Amino acid sequence: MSLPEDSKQFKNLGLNAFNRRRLVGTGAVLSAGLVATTLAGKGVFAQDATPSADGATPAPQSDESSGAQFPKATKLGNAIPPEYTADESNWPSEGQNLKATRYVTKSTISSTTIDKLGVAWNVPISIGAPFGSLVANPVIANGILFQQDAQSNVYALNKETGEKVWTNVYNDAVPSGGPNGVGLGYDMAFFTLGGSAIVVAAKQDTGEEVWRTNIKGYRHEGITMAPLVFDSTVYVSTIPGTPEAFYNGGQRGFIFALDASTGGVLWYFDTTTDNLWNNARINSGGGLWHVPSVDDEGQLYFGIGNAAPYPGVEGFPSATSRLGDNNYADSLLKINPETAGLEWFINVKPHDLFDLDNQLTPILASVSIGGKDTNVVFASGKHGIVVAADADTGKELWRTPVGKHQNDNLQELPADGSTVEVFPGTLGGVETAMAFAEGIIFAPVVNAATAYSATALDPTSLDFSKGTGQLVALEAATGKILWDVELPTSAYAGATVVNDVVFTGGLDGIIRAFKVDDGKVLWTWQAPAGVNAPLAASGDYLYIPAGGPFYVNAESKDPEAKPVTNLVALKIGGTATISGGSATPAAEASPAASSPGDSAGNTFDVSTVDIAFDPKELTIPAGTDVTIKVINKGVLQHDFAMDDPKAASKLLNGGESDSVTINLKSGEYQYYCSVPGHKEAGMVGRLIVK
Ligand SMILES: [Cu+2]
Repeated sequence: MSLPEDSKQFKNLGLNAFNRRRLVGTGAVLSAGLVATTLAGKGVFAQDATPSADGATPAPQSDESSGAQFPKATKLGNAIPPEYTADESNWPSEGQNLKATRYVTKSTISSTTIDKLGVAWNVPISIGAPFGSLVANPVIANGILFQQDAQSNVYALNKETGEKVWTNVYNDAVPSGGPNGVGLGYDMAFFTLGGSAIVVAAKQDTGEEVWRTNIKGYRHEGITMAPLVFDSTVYVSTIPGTPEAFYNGGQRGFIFALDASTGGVLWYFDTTTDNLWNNARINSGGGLWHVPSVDDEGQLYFGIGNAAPYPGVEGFPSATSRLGDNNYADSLLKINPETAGLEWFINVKPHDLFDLDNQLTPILASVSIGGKDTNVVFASGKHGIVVAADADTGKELWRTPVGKHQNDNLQELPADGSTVEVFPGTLGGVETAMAFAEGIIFAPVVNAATAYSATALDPTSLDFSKGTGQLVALEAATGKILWDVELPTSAYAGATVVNDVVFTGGLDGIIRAFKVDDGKVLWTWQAPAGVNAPLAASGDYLYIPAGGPFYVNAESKDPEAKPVTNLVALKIGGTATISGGSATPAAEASPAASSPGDSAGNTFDVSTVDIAFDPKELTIPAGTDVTIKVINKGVLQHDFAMDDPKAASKLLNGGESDSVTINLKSGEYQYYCSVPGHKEAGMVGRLIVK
């Protein structure tokens, strides 16, 4: 993993604010399977991080685990890291606090001041990734804001000025393009290099690495979440895939508890059962996409991802390779860290055919139910159902579907190859974080359909431009919907509550603020790109990672706007304007772009946009050389690829172009984008040759 100064990826970071980029200590010398772990005063040890291939579960990995003793974390201080208690304007982890309410009151932002929010600073960050540059929640402590991008690079910025404190460049692709992110505790920043399944601890003030641990599993499971640190322990999970191999048979998610001092493995927990539901050659699933939450007793709550294949494969239509409930996919889990044992679980969507994860961080709150203060845990995810359970007993209290539901309870799909349209689709439901404040749960919803046959997902049914959204407020005690506002865009920016205001955002880049009690619109602000990462608030500031695909609509400020991906800080009284940095590097002259003379009459333009081809159907002549000129008009990286016959353009950054010459017999062919996740998100086209 070396990073030549002139590499393409490196140049396209587009970090105008940073002129010196630092290679991180061990980053350039990391060798596969062997991770050197260092800690000042503790000496150096190495561990074989790739388990041997002849067992069913990873061997416990710890520097001191040779004895029978259950390893304990080295105490670094109080169970609750000081970042959570020292300063109430900190935002130390994805959920803001250990109960993941995403609700802050020590802020000057409220319904009476919101009109004074304006730009304080911005930092352009543009990297190539399937779903945009910025997919992680910013986190904040000790005056520093930490942001990870979707290539695992980490930026530490002065939270008031945006000036660089340090940057660690990794350029490690993340499974499914994120979410990832940073977790803070005990003066360290914890994050992951997702595709490599490496967990990193670095010093908050300098970025200097303290340790690395590789938790990659036997079947090459990667990481796509932010770590959470509590009680001197780092919690992180694998998911069933890497950027190269996603939901392959046998891949499963394991939760790991690591010693925050050393990175040594304290325990792990398989989030699947019965060796992948009795068919580990075909099935895969489980794992975390978001941090766990922690209650006052130090008990842990986890939201678990989906089971696969969805909806089935040849020979096993309608998920018949995985009969039964498929625990603990799509489930809410309570785990006791003392025993690493399961206290209780609720499988929200047993034997789910449609990729309907229960992936969000469970929210914890004390709620008066029938006059009795009850510890309640709230869960949701892509299944589009908000569930409340008694946190002590695991008894389900209520469940309320939000957004559009259609065919999502089917257990059998048509055998004749025809498709059914399912809501929520694989890009829909409650995709991003909920929030809790003053007895109300806020759920951001995406309404987007996916069409399925018994053995396949129809990628042409997926289209980001067609998604719509809702923000739904539910009474925490009963699940009753208090208010429900419709949005013209897919709401992928989570919910964030600051005093009496709840914020969300989406792919139109518009940040919308609503009054907590009645859903009245208070304020909107046009970000310079689509927003598919959650916001953070601290003191006078609201932080907006705007790095996603961008779709204008009737409410957009400028229908002609070109997206420029930026981390933006708004501030009460801010008067700056978004400055500098184009997210899409100026079009470079591509040597292949000038068509050779002999095919001048046979050149066809195909544009790539986020995330589709234009046109989606192209007719070309048979039996002659045809040049396809591919022009990337989007923010994300794309290419033009065909499998039969094999053909591919180079990987194009925004603004770049390339040409592919093909000579085909009459017939129908498919072209697609080979960036992981894009074909699955509908980036396919039909080539008619005649
Ligand atoms: Cu693409």
